[in-house]
Amino acid sequence: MIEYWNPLVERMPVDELEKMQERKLRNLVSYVYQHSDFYKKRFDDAGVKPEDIRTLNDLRKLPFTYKSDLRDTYPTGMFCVSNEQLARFHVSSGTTGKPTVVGYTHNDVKEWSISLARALTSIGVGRGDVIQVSYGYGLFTGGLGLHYGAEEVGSTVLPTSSGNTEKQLELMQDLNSSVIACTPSYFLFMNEVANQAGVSIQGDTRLRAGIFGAEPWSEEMRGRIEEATGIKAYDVYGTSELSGPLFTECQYQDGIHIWADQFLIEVIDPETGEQLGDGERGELVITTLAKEALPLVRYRIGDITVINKEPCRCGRTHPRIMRVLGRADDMLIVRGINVFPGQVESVLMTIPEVGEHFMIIVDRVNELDVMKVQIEMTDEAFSDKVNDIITLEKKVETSLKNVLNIAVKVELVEKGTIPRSMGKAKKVMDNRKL
Ligand code: DLL
Repeated sequence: MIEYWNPLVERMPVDELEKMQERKLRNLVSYVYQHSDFYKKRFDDAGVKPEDIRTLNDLRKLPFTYKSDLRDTYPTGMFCVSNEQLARFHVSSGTTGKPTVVGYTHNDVKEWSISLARALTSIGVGRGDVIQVSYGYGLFTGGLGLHYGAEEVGSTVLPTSSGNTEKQLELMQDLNSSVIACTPSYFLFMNEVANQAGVSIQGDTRLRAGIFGAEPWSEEMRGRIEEATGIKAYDVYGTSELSGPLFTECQYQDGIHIWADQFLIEVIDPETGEQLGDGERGELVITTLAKEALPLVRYRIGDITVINKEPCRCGRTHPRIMRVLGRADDMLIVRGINVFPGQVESVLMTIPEVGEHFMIIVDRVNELDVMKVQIEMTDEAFSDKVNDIITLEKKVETSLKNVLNIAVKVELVEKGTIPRSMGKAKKVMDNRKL
């Protein structure tokens, strides 16, 4: 049986859902125009008035909002409410310049929890589950986000946060965690630590599902995780600017449902800014329809994905986004060819001898880009014979070349050489930017 958190909303006919979105969009544009000097100026500069926005088709008349706008108005210049109305801040560190501050009213925190409650229900997680939340708690949105969502559906939360892996594994066994929420990288590390200690996730714990996200990961990696640990691995997506983790796949594991009564999604051509059709790959743009403290109009997240509006077998009518390839600025351009780290992962994970940890290193040698991938072998495939190593390196090089269309140097490294991550893994070292 398929369970819903809010069947009326989750199965609402698409035309009704779109009418609701139109109404909420009209409210949003007047709200931000009245409450945010930033948006008033942005709309005035673009020559748009709130009354110009009547239907979803008018969306394209609205100017975009960028991550840089949040930085430029640091810390709270884009907020639509006064500080006394805020229930919480989260802060995303960012790699360059000032961090981004996001704020929530009590209602925003509630809407965030509802979004996750629907998502958790859609993967069959609820009362009776012990959810071990191993995303970081604190300024990062992962820990507290999943925590509130898990409480909303009536699960028991084990708030381990990230790190202290041996202890995590002990508690997982002693308190019967049935669900884990962390980055896929951290779960791989946890499994490795478990194996070293002679603990099998499949045999010695009650874990049955993982809620993995906050970083790109591939379908092939899902296969590896599910096979190695016997759990179901679900993709969870969100960004701090939109609140934090918000959406997951449903039990059919075929795209992430975006709650259309709360968020309006578009995919655009990153170069021209033009809207693309369903099924076309481009940059995700999201407009928030229910946020009070920090509503965002046509926010360019930068993630590359595809929208799928086909009906889903689960009966939910809300659109899906297909596996997120990462941000446009995660894309490497090597000798003029675009490469997403996720594509490299997809290829590597189809080769049984290759382990789950890898590092992409890009250098410029004599004015030419050179891409190298360091990989570790699986324990089963491990060999210290030079010939075996060279054969495997060549095999991986050929597979990568076939898919990426560029020559890649593959280097097998000793197990444990690639840094393990307890949060978002760093899988690329681009020395050209140094
Ligand atoms: O990573 C929120 C989150 C926490 C999502 C826990 C899921 C689980 P930020 O730190 O602002 O927020 O980073 C957001 O991470 O724009 C994507 O580039 C990437 N990302 C998040 N989830 C996925 C995913 C959190 N499932 C940025 N697949 C986003 C691919 C993801 N990329």
